[in-house]
Amino acid sequence: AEPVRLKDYKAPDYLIDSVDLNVKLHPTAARVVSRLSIRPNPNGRPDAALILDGDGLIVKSIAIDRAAPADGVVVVSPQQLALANPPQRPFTLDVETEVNPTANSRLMGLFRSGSAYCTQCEPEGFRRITFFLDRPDVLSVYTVRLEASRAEAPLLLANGNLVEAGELATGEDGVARHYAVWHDPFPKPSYLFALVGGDLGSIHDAFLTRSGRRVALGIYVEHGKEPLAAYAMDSLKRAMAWDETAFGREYDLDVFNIVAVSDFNMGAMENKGLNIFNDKYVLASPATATDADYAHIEAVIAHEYFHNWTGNRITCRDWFQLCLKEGLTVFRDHEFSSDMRSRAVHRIADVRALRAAQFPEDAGPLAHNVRPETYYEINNFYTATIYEKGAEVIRMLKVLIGAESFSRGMDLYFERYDGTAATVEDFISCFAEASGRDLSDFFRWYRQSGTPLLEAASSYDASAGTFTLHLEQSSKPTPGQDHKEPFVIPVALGLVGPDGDLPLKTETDNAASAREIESGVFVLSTPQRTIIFRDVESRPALSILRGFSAPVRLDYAASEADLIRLIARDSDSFTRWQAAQTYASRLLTRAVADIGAGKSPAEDYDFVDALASVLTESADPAYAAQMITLPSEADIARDIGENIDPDAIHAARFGLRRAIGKGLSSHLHTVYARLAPDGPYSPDAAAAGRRALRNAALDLLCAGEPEEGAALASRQFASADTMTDEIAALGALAQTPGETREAALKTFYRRHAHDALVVDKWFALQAMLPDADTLSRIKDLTGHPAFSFANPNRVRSLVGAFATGNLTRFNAADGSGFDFVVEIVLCLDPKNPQVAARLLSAFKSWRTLEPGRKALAEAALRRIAVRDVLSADVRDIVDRSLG
Ligand code: B3K
Ligand code: ZN
Repeated sequence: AEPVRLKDYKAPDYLIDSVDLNVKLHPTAARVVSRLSIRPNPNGRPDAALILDGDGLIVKSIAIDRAAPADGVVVVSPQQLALANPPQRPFTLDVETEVNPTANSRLMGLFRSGSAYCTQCEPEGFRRITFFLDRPDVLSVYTVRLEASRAEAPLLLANGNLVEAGELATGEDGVARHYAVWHDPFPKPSYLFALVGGDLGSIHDAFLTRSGRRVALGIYVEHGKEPLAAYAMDSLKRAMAWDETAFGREYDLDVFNIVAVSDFNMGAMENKGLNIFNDKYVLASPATATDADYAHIEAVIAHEYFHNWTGNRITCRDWFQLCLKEGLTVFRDHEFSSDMRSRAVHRIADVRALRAAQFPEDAGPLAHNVRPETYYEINNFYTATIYEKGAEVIRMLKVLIGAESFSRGMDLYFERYDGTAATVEDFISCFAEASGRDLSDFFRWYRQSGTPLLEAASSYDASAGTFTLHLEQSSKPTPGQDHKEPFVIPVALGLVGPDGDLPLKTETDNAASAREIESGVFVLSTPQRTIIFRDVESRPALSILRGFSAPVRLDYAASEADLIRLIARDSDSFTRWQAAQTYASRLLTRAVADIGAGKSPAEDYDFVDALASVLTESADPAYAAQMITLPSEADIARDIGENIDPDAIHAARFGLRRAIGKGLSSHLHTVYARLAPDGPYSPDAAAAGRRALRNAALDLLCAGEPEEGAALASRQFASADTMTDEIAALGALAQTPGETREAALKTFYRRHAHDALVVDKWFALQAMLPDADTLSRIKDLTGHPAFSFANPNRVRSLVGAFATGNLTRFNAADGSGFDFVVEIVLCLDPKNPQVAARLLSAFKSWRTLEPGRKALAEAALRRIAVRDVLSADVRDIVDRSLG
């Protein structure tokens, strides 16, 4: 197959001004009558053929301008409807098709979740409902009439506002039917279409926009789960208010509905006025959702809501521009969460996530640009690079041009491109105009993949009182890109003396450059540059990449004494945390080498002492929890970079946790006792932070003093009244194989067997156990009554957690982990290729493994590659992974 290429983009030859759909819901034979008002695009090619996309559609009837077309005028197949010589004037095309929602296991198009009907159209699902120009630059006004059995689907929703609803005469089958008509006045691309039919419970509220319009809000969930949607509703109202003050964006329809379903390929979908959610991002109660779940719900509700402006009002010209809506909307939801919670802690969590998911993607065979230039399967481009790195690039842009210019650029973007399908160039041009700066070099962040390496070296001259900093950037080749131009990297930095930040004074005659450096943000846009700071009285500690000002890897050989000073004194909360991580990473890397050489790793008391002061001095528990949480095994693997032995990494990390747990025992006990739950539950960041620190302390205590730790964990497990504390206690107990662990796992299941989302946590926890028998446990669990390969959440909890969260067992030395995941991918692929392909992308770092494991991973991938029949999704991932 040939890839789709950005450079081949052509405007559509025809436009579709309006779409009238009449959908009769039926479990196995839903009927869709569509009437399209089509006209030639003045910017298209005259007399071009009109080819509408379809996917597996059964055609029942066709009419052009309400009349049956002559033979041969329309050529149809399940995948396409073609008019070789369409009228060169406005005309209507009526097509009736039939689809089977119950048989739709791909969960794209019209499908069922439980007994409810729902849709997912982004990116190319609308063609599985009816024939259409299923591309984001064709914007139409939709009117949707839904008809269904009143008993089966008393609720009928679609985009926009409700215009009419009523009963229908009972048919010959004796089924009482009803209908509803929805109209969405805002022209939109087909990927934003949605409908829902079913028997659901709901909660309702209202939001008054700043111009005084009342918006009716509804959240629809399974009957009985209504109270669990309260936090989602609260998050929605806060998101609506925030977008008005932070970005000046007001909601535009009379209703905003959210529907939660349990079978969903991703997190949620921003359909205009009718968001459809994975119920995991809607339902929460203290006893069933962790603090992390609450934070995710808040973020995802906000993210989908924010799409109303960044994605829906201004959409993408083509799928290469995906980051235009996704990177920007992630940037917006990060800002929202930072305002709702602790900005410092949030930044750390976002960077941890970026490094965990995006850095390995950018360093391996699946690396691609934030704005890709080719694709075989667009579904595989909903990646951490498009989303998270896309957001980082916008954050950098803001650092570079300043908050004011940034805000003017956003306003310009909304004003100029509202109602259009735009490009990344359109977006960036607004900031160039608002800031008066040339951003063409900055645009390389969109055109070049790979994480740049920023190397810093420094020297101090005591007699001259100067501190010299040399910065150098370099980028390794990535697939299809051997040579890179330098990136424009904003490097926020400071110099830290024994008592804190020093004023920055530079040695340069260039006033502009002096101002830039003294502002604390230095822009490296060339391969290398040197800065000399003057009036520096004693050797300072360099605090570099403050706030993680650019998505780069940093290599700077700070002395351990400097790291300790930064941990204690750095005014920037991010680099203060980073100093602790860097210190830990250094100890861990050394320990891995020692273990590899058959030696036992040396202990380091300075690091443990530094953490002790964090525990005694830190005023913010959430921040302290981040400080004492070591880099993950995957973080360590990335720092080492090649010839990875996951067992040595696991042993090294365990050893350091044990050393900290022992060394800080009394501090940890104090923290654990001091932060015991008191007063009523609150999901807010302060209360969550206390739980986070207490549970981080418990985790270390269990590593340092297994028996005492287990006793604390058992007590907590028995008495916990929040899921956060309950699952943390279970996780702590699960560190030690044996009867106590198995009994606790059984108890947990018994307590929560009726709640699929909580059972998912139980699956995931077991999937991530480092024990040798984990794989056989997982294989048994695939036969558990609560498990189903048809439900994406279940598959992700068990198999996904194993493949992405269990470094040692997925990469087991005998290849059994690889073989298992390959087997699951092959069995899922015919049913749900998107989920299968996502699972397969867990192999993205296979080339960094030591030779034995590497060979086994490659052999496993090749077993997929040689198959004749694979989905486009899995074919694309496997070929690129091996490429
Ligand atoms: N836009 C959707 C993602 C659609 C994914 C299709 N494979 C959710 C979001 O990013 O908000
Ligand atoms: Zn999104």
